[in-house]
Amino acid sequence: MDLIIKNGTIITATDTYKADIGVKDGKIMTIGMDIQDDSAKVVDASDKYVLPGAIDAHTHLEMPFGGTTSADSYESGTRAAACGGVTTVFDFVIQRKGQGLIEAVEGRKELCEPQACVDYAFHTAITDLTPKVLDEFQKSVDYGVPSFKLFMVYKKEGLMVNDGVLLTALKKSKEVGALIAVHAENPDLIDIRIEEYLAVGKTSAWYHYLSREEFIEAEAIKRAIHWAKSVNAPLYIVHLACKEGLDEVTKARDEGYKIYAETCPQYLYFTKEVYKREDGRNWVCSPPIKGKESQEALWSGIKRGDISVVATDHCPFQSYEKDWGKDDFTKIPNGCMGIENLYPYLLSEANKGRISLNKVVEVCSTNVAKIFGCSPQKGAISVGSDADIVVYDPNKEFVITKDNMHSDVDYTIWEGVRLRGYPVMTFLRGNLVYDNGKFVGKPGQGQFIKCYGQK
Ligand code: DUC
Ligand code: ZN
Ligand code: ZN
Repeated sequence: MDLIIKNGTIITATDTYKADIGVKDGKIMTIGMDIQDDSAKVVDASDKYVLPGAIDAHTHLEMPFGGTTSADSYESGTRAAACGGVTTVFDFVIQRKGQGLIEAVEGRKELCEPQACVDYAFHTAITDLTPKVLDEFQKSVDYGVPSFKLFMVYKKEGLMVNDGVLLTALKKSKEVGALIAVHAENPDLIDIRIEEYLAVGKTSAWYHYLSREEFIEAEAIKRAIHWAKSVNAPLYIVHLACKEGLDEVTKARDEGYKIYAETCPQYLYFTKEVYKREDGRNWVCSPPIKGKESQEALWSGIKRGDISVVATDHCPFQSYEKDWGKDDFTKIPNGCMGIENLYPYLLSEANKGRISLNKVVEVCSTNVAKIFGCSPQKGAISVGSDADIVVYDPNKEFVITKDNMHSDVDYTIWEGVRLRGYPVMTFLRGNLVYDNGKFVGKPGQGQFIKCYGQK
């Protein structure tokens, strides 16, 4: 054996128990009491929890967007991921007009491969659904990229698709076992509101929130669910941030439809009040962070199981880029950071008693692998799974600050947030990549993870 993690308390999505883990050739080879092998490196995890690495289902690394490119490269973003206990990221490939799906994925794969510090998979955001692209759905599923995102907004940016395209994609996805994901907000209402606010000089970040408040997101969620139900296709709603939208998800799930919802840590910790701050632009993302009532509903949705995944929508910009929108909220590049905060924040909340540690593993790791087709290779502490393992110290106090983060961004929205407990080691396929505050992995170490389609 190459590695034995001894005396830890293993936390899976369903179980909590004390055992050793033996690792060979990057895989979990055995789980049991008192595993011995003199040739193996031994890590003592007494008084620690041992968890599967988190899988961030939603990242935008070095993505051209908002007149610039998101500020974490594949290298810095995945370095930060490793230091926050994330061992696989699902990054978004944007299909440009006229581009084939495989062509789009291969372009990004080439960019990511030499830089990736953790494993990676892709979703493709489709912006131009030609008959040829529709024909390529099956090929993409076979290639290992069986999930496609459609933007119901970002008309001016050329990303938006209409309801007809959404329905066409849903129908085809069912045929080939793909999964359609949506960014759900109502674009027409947003545009009208933006125009009205700017016309009367209402230009601060607060008006970003007001132009896209709760019901604007909820309407689009309701519409997307309606179309998915009409063809009985599964649907994944990315970054769901409002109570009314979640109520629609709950209703559809209660009726037996496969509707999955994802929310993000920024919606669970902050409220819309951040947009009243002088530096409120730093929290500008879409959909915006909502009010307390929505926040509480999101936590309840996690507990009930109507929110299946918590992922980051990690899409940071440098503060000088956020400053472009100081006097006009429409010029603020949309996006927040969170890749290094996802697992530590949720585990800290569990440590404080808000939810169980098992629930955190479920929504940050196991469910992601199951929904997007890389289970049981990922998302599990089980024999035969990749040895993507986080050792977590529940007694370590940690205060987030820009200087103890590992991304390339010059600020963090999480500045000053106090956490109870923190990851102390991250293993990627048995290799130590994070050790007590330090990144110890290598760019290029991450591998492409081929996902399977819906079963
Ligand atoms: N929302 C953001 O805030 N940033 C990236 C893309 C998105 O949908
Ligand atoms: Zn989005
Ligand atoms: Zn996104």
